[in-house]
Parts: sequence; structure tokens; C-alpha cells
Amino acid sequence: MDASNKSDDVGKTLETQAKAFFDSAPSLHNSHEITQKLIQFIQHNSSSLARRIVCVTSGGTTAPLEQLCVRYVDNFSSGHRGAISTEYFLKAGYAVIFLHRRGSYQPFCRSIPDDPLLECFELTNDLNIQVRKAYSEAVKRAILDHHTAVAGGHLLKLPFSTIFEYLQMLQMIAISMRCIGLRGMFYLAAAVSDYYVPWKNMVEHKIQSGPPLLDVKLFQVPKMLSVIRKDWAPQAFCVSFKLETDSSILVNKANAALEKYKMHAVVANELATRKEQVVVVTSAEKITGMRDNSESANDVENPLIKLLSKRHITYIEDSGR
Ligand code: PAZ
Repeated sequence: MDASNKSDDVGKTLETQAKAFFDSAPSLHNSHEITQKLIQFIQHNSSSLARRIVCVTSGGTTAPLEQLCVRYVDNFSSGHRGAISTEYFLKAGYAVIFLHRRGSYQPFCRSIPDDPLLECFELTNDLNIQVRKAYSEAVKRAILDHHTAVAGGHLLKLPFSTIFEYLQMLQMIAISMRCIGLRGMFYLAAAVSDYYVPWKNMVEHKIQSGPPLLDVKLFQVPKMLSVIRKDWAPQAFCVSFKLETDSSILVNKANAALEKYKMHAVVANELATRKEQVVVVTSAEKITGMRDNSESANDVENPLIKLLSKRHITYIEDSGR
């Protein structure tokens, strides 16, 4: 595949690129329903409850190669980071909008086997279904925690698959969160496609096999991080992630992202150790968060969310002065 930079978009401003992206993207079929859910969720959590609200993005976006899509470009992200972080944000008192890849890892499901899920259940003699003893505590806990979050109106789950869906939904969320100003946070852990085929350049039907070389031009996805900061939700506290496989460039790349996209914090992580260690980079500090294997809740997201929640509070207090 030819990840060429010689695209129509080269030289255009970010605003123009972003506009072109949205103008040509296929519209969401359920945008009205999503808007309604967002309005209700934000009103519920911001009026009487005055909760801070975080949008957690999770999982990888697909970049389709055909409009009637059979094939797409994807990435490795499992959604583990976003799902576990959502649990810790809820624990820290946030309301969470969980913008996640359809079918990816979900909050409160860590103790339930997904392969195969049916392992959890068994049939009784009178053909009723019951949870196997080995899983009963975990399933009870998961159902209870999930139900408390959803029924209490503190967890809103919105699924996406493609880069087109993801960016349109992120825009809708950001614009809806404008009204809560400083109390909003973006925690952008999704692994977002860097390259895609614009809708207008895409063939309609399944690409036929035959030619020995498939020449597909991928164009750069406009970097929406700056658009969130500048236009969509300028008051929100913004945390993005930087993933690298080469540790020698990781922190420099995180610093560059901090500067370029005007993030409040960038979480740097390496592919191989991402579940063990992260480095939170801000303009004032670099703090390493480690998974604490001596504790029972031993996720690296535990110290990470504690730290970000504190920094968010400081940001609200400092901006309010
Ligand atoms: O989804 P996951 O738990 O498998 O991995 C998390 C992650 C590595 C995708 C995330 O921590 C991250 O770094 N996201 C941003 C990736 C990037 O675009 O640089």
C-alpha cells in the first residue's frame, strides 16, 4: 500500500482538512439518538450532581477500503486501557462517556472469560441456566458494578467501528460537553488511524482480487486534537496518549505532542510494557506511573487516574481564579 503524502490535502490548513473530512464522511445513521443521549447524560450529571465528566476513547478505529466494506485497515488496540480506566474514573467520582470500538474490551468484564463466555454458565438438572461456582463472585461483582454505573446514569457507552464514525462522534461529544466547561475531561486512549481512504476516493464494491499489486492510496487523517482544544471544547482538560515501540523516541514524541496540540497532559507508553508502566508528561513534570504488583487492584490505570484526577482539579481551581 502506498501511504503517499502527495494528497489533495497537502498544504491545506487543518481547519480545511477537518471540514473536508466531515463533509465527505458518510453521515451517522443514529446521530439524532446519540445527541439525545448526550444531552440527557450531561444534564443529569452536571445539574444536580455537579460531577466532573470524562470522555474516555478506547480501542482502534478501522479505515475501510471499500464503501460496501469487506476489507479495512485496522490496528492492535484491544480497548483494555480504556475499559479499565473507565472503572477507575467511575470510582474517582467521574461520569464517563465511553466511546469505544464495537466488540472491544468492556468495563467490569475483566474477571469474566470471553473465550469462551459460555464457560461461565452451566445447565441445572431442570434445564435452567446458572453461573458456574468458579465465576459466580466475579459475575455478581461485574453485574452489580456495571448496573450501578449505568442505572445511576454515570456511564454512557457509545460504540464506533470506523474512523468516520469515531471522529464524528468525538465531535458531537466535545461540542455537547462545552456547556460544562472546565469540568470536562478528554482521555484519548483510542488508537486512531493515521491514514485512511477518503470516502469519495473509495470504490463502492468489494475490490476484486487478480492484479499482483494492489495500489491503494492512503491519506493522512486530520489531527483533530488541536481542533478539540481550539474549537470544540476549548475549556476541557485534555489528555492524549502517545504509543511507540522504540523507547528512545517515546518521551520526545510525547513532548512534541504536548506542545503541538496544546494538550494538558500526554501519557507516553511503550507497546510491550503498556500494562506495566506509563509516563505522564505535562509542561511542568514527567511522572512515571507503575503497576503495583503488591496490591490487589494492581493496574497501572489506578495511579494514572488518581494523578490525572488531581491535575484536573488543580486545573479547575487555577482556571477559576
Ligand atoms: O487498547 P490497548 O489497551 O490494547 O492499548 C492502549 C493503547 C496503547 C492503544 C493506548 O494506551 C495508547 O497509547 N493510545 C494512543 C495510541 C497512539 O495513537 O499513539
